[in-house]
Amino acid sequence: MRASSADTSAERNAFSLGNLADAGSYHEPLLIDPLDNEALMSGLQRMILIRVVEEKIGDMVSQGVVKCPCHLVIGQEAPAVGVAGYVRKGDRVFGAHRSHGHFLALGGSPHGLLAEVQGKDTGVSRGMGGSMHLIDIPNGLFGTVPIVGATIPIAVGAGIAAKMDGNGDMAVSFFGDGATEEGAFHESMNLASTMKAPVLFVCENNFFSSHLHINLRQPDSSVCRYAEAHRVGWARADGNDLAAVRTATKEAVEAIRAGEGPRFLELVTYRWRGHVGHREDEDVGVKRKDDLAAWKLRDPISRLAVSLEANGALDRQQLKRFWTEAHTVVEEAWAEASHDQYPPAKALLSRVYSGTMARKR
Ligand SMILES: Cc1ncc(C[n+]2csc(CCOP(=O)(O)OP(=O)(O)O)c2C)c(N)n1
Ligand SMILES: [Mg+2]
Repeated sequence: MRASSADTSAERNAFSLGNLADAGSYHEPLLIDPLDNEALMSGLQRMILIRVVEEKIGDMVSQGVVKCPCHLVIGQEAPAVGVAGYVRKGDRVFGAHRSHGHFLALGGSPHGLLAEVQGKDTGVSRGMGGSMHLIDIPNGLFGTVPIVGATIPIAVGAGIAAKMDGNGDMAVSFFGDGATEEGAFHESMNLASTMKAPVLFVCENNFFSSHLHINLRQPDSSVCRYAEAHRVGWARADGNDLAAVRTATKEAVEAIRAGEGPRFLELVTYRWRGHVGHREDEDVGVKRKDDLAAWKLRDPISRLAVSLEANGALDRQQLKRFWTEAHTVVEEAWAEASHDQYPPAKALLSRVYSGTMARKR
């Protein structure tokens, strides 16, 4: 409720990203609770794996070997890994077009992903989906869909189902700042709030929807105000700080599992590659005009590594080993996937469509 004009301006400030939007800020070591060292070390390894997988896919896109459109998540590894740390068996997670990181953070197989982007029979979607249609139900990933905002209402339905099951499970919906401009997002937040559905809405605000900066699309750069409008508890964190993402997620997930209804996280981050494809210098054919070099200094991986080294949890040799191991895993998975078979042509009907046509073949 707004009681006075002073309240109005205070609310405005609350909805500004402040220094989080400034590429020159937040380069100092992270604030780490030593009790979280173990989880942060495994999070670091997972972020390195995601980075190396994505770089491999980027190289293969540039060589024309991977032909499906790929929206790489390099630079944005921390939100996926931080949230995945609080996902448990029984939860139902949904992603969008930029979801390789969500898939891998939840424990998805690098081979399954690398085979899928090559259209191979052994891919997670049996070669029928490509980069933007991933599914891995054993690890809790119920689907990713490239129609912006499309999985948000599905996640709310899954959250309502989880509530009816009564096991304290939740749904997680990952989406970008661009998706908050879709009507389905607001309808979903309204319904989840009204029904107290156990849903964690995770907006990875990387400032861009395709080539358009949020300042050209919305009156404020922070999207938390939408949570306020729908009476959903929210928190905002530096999405390039794994420790901060973990803290915000822990609080939100505890509230959700305690039956308090949905929560909304805005994780401020930045993608290093263009909107789609491997290039750093362009978004869908438009030349990028942004602060990439400055944002690279806020690299979620090197910031965490430096911070863990400073508190004695990590040494140089271990860090080197993490990178070497990730490269070995990825090269082996790539080589195996490259030798795998493509699906038979008839799979185009039996695996993509349902109904009488599919049953006949
Ligand atoms: C309904 C719909 N409109 C437009 C598009 C084209 N499109 C694909 S991704 C994208 C940008 C989405 O931005 P955001 O949600 O912030 O995610 P990000 O790419 O930044 O991760 C757009 C406009 C689409 N796939 N679906
Ligand atoms: Mg975006």
